[in-house]
Amino acid sequence: MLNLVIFGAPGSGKGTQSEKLIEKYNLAHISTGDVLRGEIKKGSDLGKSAKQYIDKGQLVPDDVIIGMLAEELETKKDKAGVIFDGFPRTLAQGEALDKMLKEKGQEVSAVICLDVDDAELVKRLLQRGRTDDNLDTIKSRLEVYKNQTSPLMDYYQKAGKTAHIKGVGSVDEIFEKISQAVDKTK
Ligand code: B4P
Repeated sequence: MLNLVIFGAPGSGKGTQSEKLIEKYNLAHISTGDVLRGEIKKGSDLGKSAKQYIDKGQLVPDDVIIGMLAEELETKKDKAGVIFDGFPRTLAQGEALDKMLKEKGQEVSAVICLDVDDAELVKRLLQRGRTDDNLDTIKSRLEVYKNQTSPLMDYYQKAGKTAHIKGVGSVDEIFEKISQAVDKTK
C-alpha cells in the first residue's frame, strides 16, 4: 500500500497536486479540509463547530479531526493506497495516523513537503478567495502552520520519510518532481 502524506503551508498546492497524484497512482484521497467544508455545507453539528475555527484561521481540535479521519479511512479500501491531504497537521495527529496504519499492518510511505515562501502563499490564497482566504485569516493560518504544524516535519524527518519539493513553478513541473520522489519509495 502506498500511503502518502502531502505536507505544506496553506496554499502550497496540496489539494492541487493531490488531484493529479490520485489519478496517476490509483490512490484514495482524504482531504480533511474538503470533509470539513462538506460538513459545513450540510449544516451538521460538526460543520457548525468546525466553521468557527476555520473562519478564524485556527485548527479544528485534534479529537474531532482524528475521529473524522478514522471514519474516512474505513471507507477507502479498494485502492492502491491513500493520499492524506492536509492531515496530519499536529504531532498528536501524526502519532494517531501512525497508530491507525499500524493496526492495519501499514505505515506512512513518504511525506511530500511542498516548500513555498509566504509572499507567494498570500498571493495565491487571495486570488483563490475562499471564505477563509482573507488577509487576517491567512496571517493566522500561516502562524498556526509555523507553530503547530511545521514541528511535525521534524518527526517525519527523523523517520527518514520526507521529500522536499520546491512548490513554485507550473503545476505540471511540480508534479513531475513529486512523481520522481514517489517512484523512489515504491
Ligand atoms: P485545507 O483545505 O487543507 O486547505 P489549504 O491548506 O488552505 O490549501 P492547499 O495547500 O490544499 O492549497 P491548494 O492546492 O488549494 O485547510 C483549510 C482549513 O481547514 C484549515 O485552515 C483548518 O482550519 C481546517 N483543517 C483542515 N485540515 C485540518 C486538520 N488536519 N486539523 C485541523 N484543522 C484542519 O492551492 C491554493 C491555491 O493556489 C489554489 O487557488 C491553486 O489553484 C493555486 N496553486 C496551486 N498550485 C499552484 C502553482 N504551482 N502556482 C500558482 N498557483 C498555484
